[in-house]
Amino acid sequence: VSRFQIIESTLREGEQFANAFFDLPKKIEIAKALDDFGVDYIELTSPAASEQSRLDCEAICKLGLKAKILTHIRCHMDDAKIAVQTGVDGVDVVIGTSSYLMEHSHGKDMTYITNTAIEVINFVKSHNIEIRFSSEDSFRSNLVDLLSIYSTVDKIGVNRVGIADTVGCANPRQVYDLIRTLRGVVSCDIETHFHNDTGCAIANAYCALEAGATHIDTSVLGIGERNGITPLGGLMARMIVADREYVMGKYKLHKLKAIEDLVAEAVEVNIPFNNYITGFCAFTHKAGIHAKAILNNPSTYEIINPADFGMTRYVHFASRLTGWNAIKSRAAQLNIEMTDAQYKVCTAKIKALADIRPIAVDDADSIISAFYRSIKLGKE
Ligand code: HCA
Ligand code: CU
Repeated sequence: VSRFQIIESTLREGEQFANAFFDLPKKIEIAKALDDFGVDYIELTSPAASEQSRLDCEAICKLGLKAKILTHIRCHMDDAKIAVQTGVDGVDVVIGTSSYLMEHSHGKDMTYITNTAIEVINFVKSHNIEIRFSSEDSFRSNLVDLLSIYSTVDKIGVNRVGIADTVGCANPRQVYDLIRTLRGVVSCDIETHFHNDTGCAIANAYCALEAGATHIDTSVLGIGERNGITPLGGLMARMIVADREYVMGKYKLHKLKAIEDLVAEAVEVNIPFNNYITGFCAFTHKAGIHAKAILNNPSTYEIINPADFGMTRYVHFASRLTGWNAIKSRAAQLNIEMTDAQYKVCTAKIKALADIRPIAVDDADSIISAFYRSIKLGKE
């Protein structure tokens, strides 16, 4: 699982998030930030969605970013004709193949879908830009149908086929099995797209890569339809543990926080407290046992080095769970030095107060300072 590419869909899937409204200046700001971060592709809303969506797509194509620009369309010639005129580097085509969508959404059968796919793919290819063909709701589609259409489009020569867990129903093992099977059928790249309804979006992306997928769709903070898709930051967390050198070499990880802040502000949400990497407590260590070990060697209780992302760890000391090593470390920050025996007595005082009520950093600091003054007075 070392090589993988990111198709960053904040400006497509992310625009489908309940709170999202991006005007062109905001889209440009986000696109530039993602480009600077180093994502491989930036996917944009279909130019067929609205007049302004088309203008925005054209404007972003003209920015001259390093990332390739994609737009995302229905498998339909009307959309394809508009898409190839925008200046994009590639088109992501999608059509629903599950019985749910065939019956209740577009009402087309597999023969019709296959014929339309062939027409759209050949048309996009004739414009010398990349083409990806994907099925929507892949995990509730008939496997024989899926493999047959993917094999057909692979022979025509698409750049990628896509698997999408549109409803977030798939689990990691199902993902592994489907991608592994598909890997044996097509020779092109395999893109994957995972919704997070049951909390599997990152694990599914990882399993897809293990099984031979090459591209992962993400959005900043995971924003998208319903509760969204694989988050960019969470995927980085997963992948840096798998292959630090590749991830560090390819992406400017210290820019992650700023991109998340930018998008969070644009869609008016807070960064979740427990967010991967950037959540306020993502690198906070609290229990005395943890604090002691972390102060000795951070690898004891940290699988990710916060510094890789420009973040810092925090040893929590103002609580009933604290220990004297954490208090000693805090005292050092306050330029206070005592004996180990004295730190232990001081720590007992802090824990006693914290057993009665929640205490703030100031409370713990006051106890440390007061205790230090009293022992100095006692000595003098
Ligand atoms: C949707 C479409 C999609 C497409 C994914 C893809 C999905 O909004 O329903 O093109 O791979 O989740 O199926 O986002
Ligand atoms: Cu989606």
